[in-house]
Amino acid sequence: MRFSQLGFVAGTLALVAASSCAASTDDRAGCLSVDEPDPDNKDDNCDGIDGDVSQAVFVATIGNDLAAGTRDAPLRTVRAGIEKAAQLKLSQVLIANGAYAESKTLTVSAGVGLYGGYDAASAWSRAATEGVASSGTTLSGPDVALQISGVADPVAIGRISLSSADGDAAAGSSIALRIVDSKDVKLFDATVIAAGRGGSGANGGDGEPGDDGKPGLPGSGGAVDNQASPGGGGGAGDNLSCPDARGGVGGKGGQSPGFAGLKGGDSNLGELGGAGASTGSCSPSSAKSGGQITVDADSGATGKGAASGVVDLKTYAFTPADGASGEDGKTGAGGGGGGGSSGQTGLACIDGSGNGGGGGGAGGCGGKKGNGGRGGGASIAVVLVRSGLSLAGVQLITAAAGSGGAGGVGGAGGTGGLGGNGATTGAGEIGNGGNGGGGQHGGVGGAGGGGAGGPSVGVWLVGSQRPAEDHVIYTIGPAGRGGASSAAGGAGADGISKSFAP
Ligand SMILES: [Ca+2]
Ligand SMILES: [Ca+2]
Ligand SMILES: [Ca+2]
Repeated sequence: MRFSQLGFVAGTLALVAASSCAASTDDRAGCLSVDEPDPDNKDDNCDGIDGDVSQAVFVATIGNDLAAGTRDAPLRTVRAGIEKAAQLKLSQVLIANGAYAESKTLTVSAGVGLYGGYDAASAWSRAATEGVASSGTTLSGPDVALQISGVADPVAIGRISLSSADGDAAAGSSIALRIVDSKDVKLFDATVIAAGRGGSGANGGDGEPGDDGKPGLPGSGGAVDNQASPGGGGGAGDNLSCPDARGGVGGKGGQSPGFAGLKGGDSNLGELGGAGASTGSCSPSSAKSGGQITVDADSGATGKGAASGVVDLKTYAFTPADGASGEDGKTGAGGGGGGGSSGQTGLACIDGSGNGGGGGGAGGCGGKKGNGGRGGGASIAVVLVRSGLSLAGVQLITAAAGSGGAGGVGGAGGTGGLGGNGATTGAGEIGNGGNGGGGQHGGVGGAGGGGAGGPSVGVWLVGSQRPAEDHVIYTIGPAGRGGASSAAGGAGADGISKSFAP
């Protein structure tokens, strides 16, 4: 890619190496004591290259990390070049054209310049860069490719194309260059800083459905001509997963009167069944059925969608923003037990004992919550933490950020168990037992919120001023989309796509 295709024309004048130093070996009056590699390839100190041979470590793809690091015996890796420069207190790492890949983050912790674009096979000369947007020296690293950390002295990167690997699939982020607590960092001279893609956040898991309540048991029959044999109340339905949903026990039949059924479980919402009343006239008196709540128990609250992730202030890694999980649905109330009938009593009949009421069904358990979706990872060219940075003739490129994961769907509420029937033995003489009430259905689990979409950002500023800029092109990728939610208001926010953030 050429700058001119992007409407950009480099404002530098290219000169052939060494040509700026017109002096012969007999006349060094025009020579300076220092020579930094520069856009014009000027050999300011007349030592034959753009750069300072006495201050330089040399790196080439034909090199060897066990070599001396000189022009004739270059090192192989940029890492070895940086380490050797620090060890020998040299200020320049001169890197020949070619592709250099590092599997671990490269770290610069002392003042040094990394300069690419050299032709090792041609006496370490450099080609003109006028109108050229990138270097023949490419340096690729992991998801944080290069870190400059705690350096008070100047650090320079010139004519290098640096790129970081894509963030991993699990919402990983890609940061090409991270600068922390370093006062004076300069990127210049057809340098390209390119971040890879941010990984997408995983969807939140769906909630499990609530367990169904068991039915109440039927009441036992009474005796039409025997006062001493009342029918027992039916047992309550239960729900082992949510004991509060237990139904009420049915009431026992009586001689005069019967017994009321019990309330359902600990929730005490299902009304008890009334006992059959005494009449004293040989006529039967049936009991009332237990209560049942016919609307479902309350649903769990929806988890909130995530707003946006941030660069963590301790680790300087990007932390995706995850959606909140929903809440479990509420437990259904147990049905009330049916009442026992009154039996039979009177002067003109043989007394009997009443029928038992049916047990209440257990309520359904609430559906389990849906979990929040994970936030998407970021694509950031430069994270700048409490540092000073200048950019001249630089392209910052970011890729697509990761999308947020969808929130999980809440589980369905469990079905309430049916009430047991009251006994009807000899009902013309001793009355019906009341039926048990059915259990209430459990509430639906709350949906999880969606994760936030990741950001695609040129320079993420943390306690830093915006960099000084001269001929800088930002090519910023698309932001990640926020994760969806099955409930209104639960979607995660879309990420941002900006040259600067936050
Ligand atoms: Ca120079
Ligand atoms: Ca020189
Ligand atoms: Ca009788």
